[in-house]
Amino acid sequence: MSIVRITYFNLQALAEFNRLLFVYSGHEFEDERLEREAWPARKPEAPLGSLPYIRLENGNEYPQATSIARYFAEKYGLRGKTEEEKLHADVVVDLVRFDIIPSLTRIFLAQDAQMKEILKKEAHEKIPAWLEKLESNFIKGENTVLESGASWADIALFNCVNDFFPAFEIKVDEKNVKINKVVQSVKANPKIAAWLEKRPKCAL
Ligand SMILES: N[C@@H](CCC(=O)N[C@@H](CS)C(=O)NCC(=O)O)C(=O)O
Repeated sequence: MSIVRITYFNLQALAEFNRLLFVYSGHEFEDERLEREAWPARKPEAPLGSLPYIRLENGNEYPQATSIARYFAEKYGLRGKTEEEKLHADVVVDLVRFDIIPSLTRIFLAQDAQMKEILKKEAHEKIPAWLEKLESNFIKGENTVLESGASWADIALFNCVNDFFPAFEIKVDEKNVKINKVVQSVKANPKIAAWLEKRPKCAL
């Protein structure tokens, strides 16, 4: 039986959430990074023709970064202790993965300079408003999203603030004390700190 393999470009972008979850949980994984030129030859064999995708220990392959993360969060006891906590953590993960991050990747992908400026302005207005709501309504632990302790929502939030925000010149306001505590707490985790030191350096 082989170890789990995550295949993506040599970027943090969509797959770093998965890598961080493996690292945080101490789950050994193969970090396969494809160069752009190698992708066309691999694309036909990818389960949805996109990256990232995972090959499980049994050889089965699955795409969709957030679905993969949810599967492993469940396996590692990081989805929340009750059904309602799972809903709560999902709200935060979905906000990060399907609202905040796409508002940034749209800027990255826009071809035209004027469109980039419009999207940048929109993101710089929307993100602080989302973070303020997150701060007031969804951070329930001392330095975790959930009252019961660490969850995949902490990792999603850390990944967004640490890996996406700097590339788009977004800062978390100091008044978002609880969000900053969650981010600092993940960053201080010894396994995460070691990974941040050793992972390949990428622009995004
Ligand atoms: N919803 C998918 C999005 C996958 C996606 O858009 N992947 C891009 C890279 S970030 C890709 O595969 N691009 C190359 C291609 O489509 O051929 C996920 O979250 O995993």
